Amino acid sequence: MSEEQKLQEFQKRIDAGEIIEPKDWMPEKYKKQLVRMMSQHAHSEIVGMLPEGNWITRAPNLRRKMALIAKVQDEAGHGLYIYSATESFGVSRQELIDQLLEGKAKYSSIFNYPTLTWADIGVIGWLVDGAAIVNQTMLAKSSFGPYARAMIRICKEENFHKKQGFEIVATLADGTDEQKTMVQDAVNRWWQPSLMMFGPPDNDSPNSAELMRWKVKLQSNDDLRQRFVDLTVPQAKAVNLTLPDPDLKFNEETGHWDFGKIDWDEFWRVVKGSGQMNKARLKARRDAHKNGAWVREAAEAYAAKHKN
Ligand code: FAQ
Repeated sequence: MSEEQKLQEFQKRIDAGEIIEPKDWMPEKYKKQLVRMMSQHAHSEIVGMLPEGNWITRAPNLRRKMALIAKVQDEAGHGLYIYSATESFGVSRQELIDQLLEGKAKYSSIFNYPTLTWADIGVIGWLVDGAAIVNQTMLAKSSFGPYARAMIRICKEENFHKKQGFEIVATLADGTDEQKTMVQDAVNRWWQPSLMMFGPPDNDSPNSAELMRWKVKLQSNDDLRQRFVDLTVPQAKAVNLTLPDPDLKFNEETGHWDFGKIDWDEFWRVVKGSGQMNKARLKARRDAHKNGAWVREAAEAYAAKHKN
């Protein structure tokens, strides 16, 4: 079969809704796109532990501390599932981690913002995990089997994360004036960055057309962003919080919530490394890697000793 015929057969399988497994024939570009996307996703889960990890020692009580430790640990697990799914292409986790530590890899823009107060932890669970669920529920139906299967389990855990975050938000929103002010301030700071998580607008998204043709992505960045806004507006109303957007308005014709302009200049600044926390995040990952060298050496020595 010629390359062209193989490509046509592959597209037929995709169009018929078949799931692609690692040993199946696939175009090099399909593999390349998935390695790009999955490695960025895995890195996001690992770097995503840092903003919340920042509050573990300062959680307001034991119950909150236990839930937060479990959540941060879950994010590490998500990173590992996705690195493993990427290994099914023969790309090692080490290679991907090296790219992250060398500053050559992308991870989600959202994790380059600081967590200034305890309310940020609630708002991350509500908005950031909420946005991740909208995106990942789609990816659970993606055409590449190992990624889709990782997403099913991850989404179950993210749902728990979202609920614990919303509960923190609801508690603060029903608390003292100081607590209400604190949680509203956190919503004001995290709203736009959460919308940016879905990626650039469709007309400025170079990868979308190919990813959608191959059913890696089943919905566009803008469609998912709209779904997130539609789901979140009633949740904000339920806890008497205001989403910081004067243009937010229900559109009777479309049945969706219209929203104001997103600051895409800021998005690209953050993606290119000039966000508030980019340098600190990379430093934290590099330090962790360096400080963990003895664990890797011990594991290797143990494995060598027990080889037979
Ligand atoms: N940040 O052509 P497109 C989580 C890049 S959830 C940074 O539209 P695509 C859970 C993009 O890579 C967060 N870069 O790209 C959690 C591309 O650059 P490249 C992670 C971004 O792939 C919660 C360029 O812009 N989730 O971690 C971003 O079609 C709480 C052009 O963009 C995922 O990664 C961004 N926001 O669509 C953890 C989900 N957006 O590579 C801890 C999987 C775009 O060409 C605590 N990924 N870029 O140089 C996806 O669904 C997609 O890759 C998108 C981007 C939607 C992110």
